[in-house]
Amino acid sequence: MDRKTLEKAISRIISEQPVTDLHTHCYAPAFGDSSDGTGKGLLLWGIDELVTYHYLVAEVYRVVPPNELPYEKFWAMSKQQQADHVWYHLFVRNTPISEACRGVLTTLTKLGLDPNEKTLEPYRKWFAQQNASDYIDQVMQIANVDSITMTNTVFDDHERDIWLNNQAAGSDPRFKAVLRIDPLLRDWPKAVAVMGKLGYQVSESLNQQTIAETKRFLGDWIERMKAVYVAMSLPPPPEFIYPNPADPTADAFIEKCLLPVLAERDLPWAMMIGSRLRVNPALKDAGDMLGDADVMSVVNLCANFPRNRFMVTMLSRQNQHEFCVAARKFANLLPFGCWWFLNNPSLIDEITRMRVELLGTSFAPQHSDARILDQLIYKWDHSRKLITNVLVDKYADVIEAGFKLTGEHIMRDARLLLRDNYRNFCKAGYV
Ligand code: FIX
Ligand code: ZN
Repeated sequence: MDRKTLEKAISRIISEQPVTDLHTHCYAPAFGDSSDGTGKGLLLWGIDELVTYHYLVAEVYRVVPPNELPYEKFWAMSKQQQADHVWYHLFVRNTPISEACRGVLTTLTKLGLDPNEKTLEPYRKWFAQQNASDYIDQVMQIANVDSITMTNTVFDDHERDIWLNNQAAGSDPRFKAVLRIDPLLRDWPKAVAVMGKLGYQVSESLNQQTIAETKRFLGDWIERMKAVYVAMSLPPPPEFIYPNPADPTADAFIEKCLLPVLAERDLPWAMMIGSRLRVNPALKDAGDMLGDADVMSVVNLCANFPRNRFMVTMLSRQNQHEFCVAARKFANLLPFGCWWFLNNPSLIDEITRMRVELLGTSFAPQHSDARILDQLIYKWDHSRKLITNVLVDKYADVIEAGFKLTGEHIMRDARLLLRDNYRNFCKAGYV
């Protein structure tokens, strides 16, 4: 097979393979949406949300610094005023060449809109004619996403109320739920207070009763959400290491509560490691940073808890090689995604190449982390192209080594990489 034919075959197969998006911040319409006028809808979509994505807020503050536009003034603007500010300064006054800007261009183009408008009005007119649920179908079809995995933050009062009061919360077949529990390791006192408010007999000391009640809390919410996995975003050391002699409560929570509940229910723990939150609090969600994770903490967990499965992504480029080698040692470790600040072409290419060379096809190369529904379109368009580029080179190498590659091989690998490695690792949630 000559290289041109190979490239065409791989590109077609990768674009035609539906992807199961294993980590997003998108929500089903039952959680309310940004067009419903309440200002509390959790499903964000449309041009004003797309253009005020926190990545773009960070970038607009690089060209209009806070001494020109104080943060509090920006946050006091309406969503539309914020979007107009971002559009003018990042897409008109400057060239929209960053990955987050390019993403908006790709999304608009794939929706059949001209991304060269000088104002957002033409886009607002178009989006005003869409409705949330139909638009979800349209976006999933363009992005070729067969299932959207949510991030369901049980410690967020507003979202928890929706789960407790709206039967429809978990019923949209296009979405799967994930129990997200960061405070249980990042802010134990807050987690204890919330569990206590919900009627669980817990205290800050992890005694037998608190262990039992925390396990009951986890079980109840896994059940209520039909969660396909349980997730946490974790800080770099010294805050998160395992074991952590400086924080016996954290170790006890992991060993006596979380991992036993997950093993009983045969669900993975998704650990997203390296997020250093709010280094610039005035930027809100745009104010987070990264730090190197401790890979040996993941090794210790995989080795000490062979009955558990760990889906892991690390935020620092520095961790990626050691992390890949760790995955070679433990079948209960599934590396996934090029997370957040790694979700850029140069790093996706480098990391995906490294993973294929060390892990073959036994990993999940990407998730979108989409916060705004429309982003599924660009995040998957860009990533499919990058995964294709890596596979073209790697398949060309094995052909040169004598392997008789066929279209069936490529289709099997595409299915594993974009869908089945993740679904098979979750098991129960995708039978
Ligand atoms: O912790 C997470 O799930 C992160 O992905 C988010 O907090 C982050 O803001 C994000 O959306 C990155 O892409
Ligand atoms: Zn995320």
